[in-house]
Amino acid sequence: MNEDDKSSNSVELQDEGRRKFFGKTALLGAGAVVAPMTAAMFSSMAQAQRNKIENSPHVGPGDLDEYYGFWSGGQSGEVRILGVPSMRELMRIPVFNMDSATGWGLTNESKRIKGESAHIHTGDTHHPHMSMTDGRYNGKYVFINDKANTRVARIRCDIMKTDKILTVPNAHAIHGLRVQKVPYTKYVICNGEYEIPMNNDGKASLEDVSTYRSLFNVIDAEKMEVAFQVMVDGNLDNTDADYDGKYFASTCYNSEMGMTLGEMITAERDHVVVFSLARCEAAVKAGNFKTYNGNDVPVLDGRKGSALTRYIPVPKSPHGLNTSPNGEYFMAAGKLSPTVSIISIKKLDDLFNDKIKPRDAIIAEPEVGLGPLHTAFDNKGNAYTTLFLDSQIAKWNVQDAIDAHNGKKVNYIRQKLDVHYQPGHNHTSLGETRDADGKWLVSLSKFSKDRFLPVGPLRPENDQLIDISGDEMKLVHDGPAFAEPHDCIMVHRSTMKPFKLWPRDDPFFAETIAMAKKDGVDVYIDNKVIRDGKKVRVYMTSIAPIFGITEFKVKLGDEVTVVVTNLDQVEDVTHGFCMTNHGVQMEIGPQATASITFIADKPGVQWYYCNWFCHALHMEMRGRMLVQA
Ligand code: CUK
Ligand code: CUA
Repeated sequence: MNEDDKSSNSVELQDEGRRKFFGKTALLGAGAVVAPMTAAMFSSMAQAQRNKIENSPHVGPGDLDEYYGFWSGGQSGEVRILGVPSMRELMRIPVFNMDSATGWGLTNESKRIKGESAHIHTGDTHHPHMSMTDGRYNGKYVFINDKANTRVARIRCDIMKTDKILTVPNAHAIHGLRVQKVPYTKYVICNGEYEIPMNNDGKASLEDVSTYRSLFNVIDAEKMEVAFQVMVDGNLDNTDADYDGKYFASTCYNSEMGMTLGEMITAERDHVVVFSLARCEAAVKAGNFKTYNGNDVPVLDGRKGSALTRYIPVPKSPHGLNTSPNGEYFMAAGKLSPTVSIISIKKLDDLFNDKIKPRDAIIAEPEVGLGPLHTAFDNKGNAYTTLFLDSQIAKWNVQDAIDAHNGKKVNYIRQKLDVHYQPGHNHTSLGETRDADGKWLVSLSKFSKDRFLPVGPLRPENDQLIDISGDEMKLVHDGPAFAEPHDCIMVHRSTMKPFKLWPRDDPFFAETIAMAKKDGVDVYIDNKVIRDGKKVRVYMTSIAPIFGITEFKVKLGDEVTVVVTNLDQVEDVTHGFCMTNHGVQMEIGPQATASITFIADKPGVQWYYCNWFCHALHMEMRGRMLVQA
């Protein structure tokens, strides 16, 4: 297949780099234009026609996907990149976990990024969301929560590596996470789900829960520091931002402040808590806050009755919170109630100025089915709500639901589609941005049961791809996924500009380069062993298929740091470094520097080798460390 076939086959090929990469083929393709049409060209044109009509999920071998999907990896603690619509897994980005292939959690660079929680190698990621400018993805960062260890991480989308990890103070179990959409992502917002005593210093009791609170957290996206926190009543669950840069909203269950399941579900109503950004920022500026637990993070009082928040009563235990892409509505999914509560964002100014009552902000509460958890949107005014108990997606029309609420006789339910089984989140292509395009819907089904070959008692989840471009939703693909993608986003590939080689001055390994400079080493040229008391630093280059140093000596008990710089300038030629029998290995991407530290605690000869297949002589890419007793 030549390049012309490819471009006729795709929606709007933006892969110029790819053309360069295959420069010769591209030239051949240009020549083929004057040649008579071949059968292959006809069939690819026919395919292009079909793509237009059917929104085909078929992405042929060698063809590229239209969307980058960023998937949470749940209890694996990672983030994954999938191509959509093929649903092919393209990459895994280790975040809170330890990763054997890349050395994440083992290399000095990743330990620096993990910071104070570098010793923790577990995580529970739920909500990946990309930074935005004016309500549109900007391709810069993806943020993700760690419910297990109360952290938030940032992934740089040029290198597709985690570059910041923040442990959020005062809060407990970061769950719902989204970004400020407008005017740009100045803040990442996230919910501390569980209530803990303020202060949580061991002096509180299990019986007196009067000081237990859950916190809404507002994080500076560039600095990755908490700007301020807002104390609320109840347990915050999911959250989202408006398209005006004014309000954030979170679902909030357990308004009873119960500590047991029975106590948590007695009240008929819980809340959506709405936060006024301007009022919160003004309160911080005016010094109207307290601090807790010995840190200086401003904690604002947003409990019931506060000027900073409004509590809108909704049926009990609401879960998902989603902003419609036209900027008009916050939608709270009922979970224990078969309804979705539609909050008019336009009415929030009046609500904050006490001109209307909280329930007046709700302009409809359509019944959509049993166990509604999350809602996604197309560009035609339809909403798609996952029904956990019914194992279905309900497609419903928002305006019809509002009209029905106002007494008009219309059926707002457009279709219910079976999914397999028990969906949690769903997400539409670009559906959390102004660019919602109504092409694809992914249902992140929690159980796969009989959909795949049985693989023992533990089964994969099932991420199902649904074509929503026509009047009817059509299930087109089953995608087995390992533990447990709670949520995903789909970003058009034209937004993404990932690097092909590492920039030599990348901040990711700047500290390692600075250490080398102190040792008088230019990592791009020198191969040197530096002894510094019981510490030994081994600087070596790598260029396929050879390390710059193929033998060095240390003494038993030395702390050895190996710094490898990959001088290859060829795309995709990654080297590795593994010191056999020492539990250390890592990846060194083209033009990158990476380092890893271990104790030479075994006397004798130890081979190190390149563990990323890089060359016909890759097996020979190795060297010896002699540990002298
Ligand atoms: S939560 Cu998992 S299904 Cu963590 Cu977004 Cu709703
Ligand atoms: Cu270098 Cu394999």
